[in-house]
Amino acid sequence: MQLLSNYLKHHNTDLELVELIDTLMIACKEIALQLREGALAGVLGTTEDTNVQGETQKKLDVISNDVLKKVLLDNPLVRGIASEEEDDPVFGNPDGRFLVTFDPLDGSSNIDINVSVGTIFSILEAPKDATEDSVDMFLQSGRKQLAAGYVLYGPSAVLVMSTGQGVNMFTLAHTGDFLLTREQVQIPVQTGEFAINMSNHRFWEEPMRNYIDDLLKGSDGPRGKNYNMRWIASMVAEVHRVLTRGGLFTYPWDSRDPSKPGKLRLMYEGNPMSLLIEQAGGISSTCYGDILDVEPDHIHQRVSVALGSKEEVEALLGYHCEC
Ligand code: P6P
Repeated sequence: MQLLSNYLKHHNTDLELVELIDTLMIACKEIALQLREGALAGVLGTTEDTNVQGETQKKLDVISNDVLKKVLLDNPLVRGIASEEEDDPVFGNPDGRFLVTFDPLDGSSNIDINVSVGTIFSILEAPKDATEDSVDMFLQSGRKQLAAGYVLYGPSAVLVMSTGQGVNMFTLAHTGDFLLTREQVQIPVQTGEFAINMSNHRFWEEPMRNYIDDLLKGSDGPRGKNYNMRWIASMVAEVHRVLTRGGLFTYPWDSRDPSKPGKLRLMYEGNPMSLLIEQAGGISSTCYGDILDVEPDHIHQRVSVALGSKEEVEALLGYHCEC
């Protein structure tokens, strides 16, 4: 089995990018250890604080964020980081080459019930002409990502990532090494499985309601087959299922807060996951265009997400187009 860094080097990955990914994995291994300890380490439960998203922070949200922030900013390759748990970006070496955005512990509402969570990351090039620390340098579309991925802390810890040359999976061994366990992942173009939070049905746009209602009609409906449904409330676990066996995952816009385009965050959830999905032959859309084409204007900007098996996402988009 090939080691992560050997695999990346063998496939001509930029050596500084390899070093940065290795650094990221040092942090993720520490997070995996803290999660494994759970109640034994007194790290479950919530803090008294809320983050910029207005969400109550779990102890492990803060721990994971601090581990990633310290490990990354100690590396001179890192110009700056932006985190779901930080109001503003934090800057490191002014001559650093890379920007890293991350959701340190996605799905953390699942921690206390011992269900899978994950770290999502996205790597961008710092603009060479940037003379001062500014959030603007992060505001690049998802097409500009040099690399993106996640570490899913499940029954096993699995790194799934892409540098633009396909999607590969690496499993954390007891030795502390990430070993290649699946290469050039391709999502099945058809599926019989969808994931959405059905409790929001009455708040969706009509096209989304019509599409989901047609899925529920099964073989008697226009989709002509029966579907199964999943909802884990952890995007990393949902996307991992889609990459592994196909499916459709969507968290669409809803009218509970019409000013927000969606619940999920573009820079450290939508964009990294969309790179993986597209690299694996799927589609990742706002329902009206590719997520990777969205031009960000805020570091914590939200986005509507519908991603997964190509033919199923195309069917969903058919309900949304004016055609
Ligand atoms: P809901 C987790 O908080 C998250 O950001 C995603 O990981 C997940 O898919 C979604 O929100 C769950 O949202 O409304 O079902 O709790």
